[in-house]
Amino acid sequence: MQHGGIVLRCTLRGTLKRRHRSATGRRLYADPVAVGDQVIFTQLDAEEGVVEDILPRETKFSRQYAGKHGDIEQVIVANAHQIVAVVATLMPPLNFRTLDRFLILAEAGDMEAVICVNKMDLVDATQRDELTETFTNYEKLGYQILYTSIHISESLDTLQHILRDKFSVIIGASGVGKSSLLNALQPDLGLRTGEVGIRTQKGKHTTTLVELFSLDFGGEVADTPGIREVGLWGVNTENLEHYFPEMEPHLGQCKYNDCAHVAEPDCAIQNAVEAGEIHAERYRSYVVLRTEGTAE
Ligand SMILES: Nc1nc2c(ncn2[C@@H]2O[C@H](COP(=O)(O)OP(=O)(O)OP(=O)(O)O)[C@@H](O)[C@H]2O)c(=O)[nH]1
Ligand SMILES: [Mg+2]
Ligand SMILES: [Zn+2]
Repeated sequence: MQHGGIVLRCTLRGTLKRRHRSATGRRLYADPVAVGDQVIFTQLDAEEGVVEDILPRETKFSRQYAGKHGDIEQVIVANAHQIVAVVATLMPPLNFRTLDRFLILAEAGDMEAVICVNKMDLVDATQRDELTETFTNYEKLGYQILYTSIHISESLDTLQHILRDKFSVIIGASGVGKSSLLNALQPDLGLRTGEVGIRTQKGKHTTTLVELFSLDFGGEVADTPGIREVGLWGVNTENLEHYFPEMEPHLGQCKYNDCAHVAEPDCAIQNAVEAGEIHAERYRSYVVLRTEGTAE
């Protein structure tokens, strides 16, 4: 736990641990405290203390976590203002399903989301145009898109601007360059980074813990490990359409009141996809999440 400039090693008061269990003793959270939590504590000596209570969280970025006795909530970061969802142009290949999961989780946790398309140095001009074209769809939904490369320093200016004086969480698959981007903005962070396998096109899960850093130019940022399985937490998949802003204007116009917008006849959402009013890739994310729940 950090207090001013002091870092204390803390244990949790027993009452606090018990409060995070159900009446039957089942764990409700992967961990009662999360990075970013504000706590009430008692200092025991120069190095140690006890966390007495956790203050209510203003926002949270959570995922569903497979506990021993069923799914529980894992709060990855509490109280952040925004998430920066990082994808790479290549190495690893761009995955819109994962991106959409992150955007839904940000929405569910009351956080702003910015999309950062990294490794722009790996694509040529034609591919760059195709990418910007693809992402205009997200821009229309109100998301700001940043195009970055750790090898093009001007490309990092906007990222710095976005992070300044805010508390942000950097998320994205392993190997997209989350830690590298932070190192590029602030070299003394010295975060460990890892190569992406040429054959596997996968990152090596170099960052293993969620860690919080203060930025010299103002603000705080949490670097996170590339999450392999982003199970949706706090999202009722029956109401999944409410997490897709582009579906909102078409809701309530389907033949069936309880339409899942997957295979039903006379469905306003499916019609809007065919008419090009809802992007086909986004609709595919919807169908995957709606029909398979949290698994992909
Ligand atoms: N060409 C290119 N490579 C990059 C860029 N950003 C990062 N990399 C490389 O991508 C690899 C993975 O970078 P990391 O920063 O470790 O990725 P990460 O997202 O933190 O990965 P995890 O910690 O495993 O989740 C490293 O070899 C980086 O040098 C970029 O803009 N362009
Ligand atoms: Mg990392
Ligand atoms: Zn429908």
